[in-house]
Amino acid sequence: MIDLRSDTVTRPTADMRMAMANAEVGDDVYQEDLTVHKLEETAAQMLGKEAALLVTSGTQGNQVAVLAQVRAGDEVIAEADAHIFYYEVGAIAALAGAQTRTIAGVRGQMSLAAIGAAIRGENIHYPRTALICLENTHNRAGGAILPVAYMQSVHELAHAHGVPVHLDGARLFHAAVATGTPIADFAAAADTVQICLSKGLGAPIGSLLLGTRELIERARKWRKMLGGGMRQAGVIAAPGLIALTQMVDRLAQDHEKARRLAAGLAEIRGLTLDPALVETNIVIADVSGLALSPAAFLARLAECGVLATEFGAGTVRFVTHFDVSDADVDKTLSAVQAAASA
Ligand code: TLP
Repeated sequence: MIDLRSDTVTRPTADMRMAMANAEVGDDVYQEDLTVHKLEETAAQMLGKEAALLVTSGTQGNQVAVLAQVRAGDEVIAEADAHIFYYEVGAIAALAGAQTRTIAGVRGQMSLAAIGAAIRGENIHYPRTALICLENTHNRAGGAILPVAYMQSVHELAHAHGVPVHLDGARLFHAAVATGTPIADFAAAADTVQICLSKGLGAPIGSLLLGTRELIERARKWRKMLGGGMRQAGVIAAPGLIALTQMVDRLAQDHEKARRLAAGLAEIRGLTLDPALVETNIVIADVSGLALSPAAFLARLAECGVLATEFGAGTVRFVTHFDVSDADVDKTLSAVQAAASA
């Protein structure tokens, strides 16, 4: 099977498994796991932040960031398709007790005017605007990159109103590699950043939340409350270190495969997409021009040996990663052709 459902499906490399077996470990709730310390310090240095915290998942990293900065009754601003709002099981409401004010973006970017208008002023009736969330790359916008300049403008606007910015950087390395921009430049335009080790970088588990030392210590308490205080977590941190130090540059290959896949898919009758909009490793195609439903199309595609996911009204998503070879891209195009015309 060629599995293009997500870049989360990669299995740890042989080096990662070796590193897990040999990792120096301690009890991380007592902050005695030296491999976790090394991972957190490495990430903090790469992103130019004071401190980092290993968390179990991207969702936990995002939600701990919310919990550390938002109180019940506050308002959080997020793009309408942002993962933190769309795909996290209502956690902002359920855990932080806050409401989310969504703004529809273009390619993942909320306009500055709309953000400015959404930030609450002083009024007895209003909730407090406590946090503005950005996502880079933006998953549901097809892996679109938010340029550093855009992020800086949002950050300046937010700070002028005393509101912090959280960046869901589950795929921030993809943005950095695709643009040739240091990841720290993106991170500098946010107060807290969440990065994933398991999306495209090949680690089996784990994300990191980054920010000031004071913020990270508050986040540590929330992580404990959510059950994310792990013990000999060095076995997770060890492959995470390999992800950060050896797996970043090769993301360019995944972007190239996605571009080639997109160009091929655009030629297939019944599929609509603009390959010029594919900036990283996510390809979203509109399949409403096919005679069959997206679910039926995906079922046929699976029979032809390729897995992809339904991604909202009439669309399917393909994600490239290191377990997908150049030859697999060709095989995928043949399979899609066959499934679309069957
Ligand atoms: N995204 C997953 C699914 O949940 C949709 C995927 O396959 O793309 N932020 C962003 C931008 C994400 O894309 C994801 C995962 C997360 C956060 C959550 O990470 P996990 O799955 O580790 O909780």
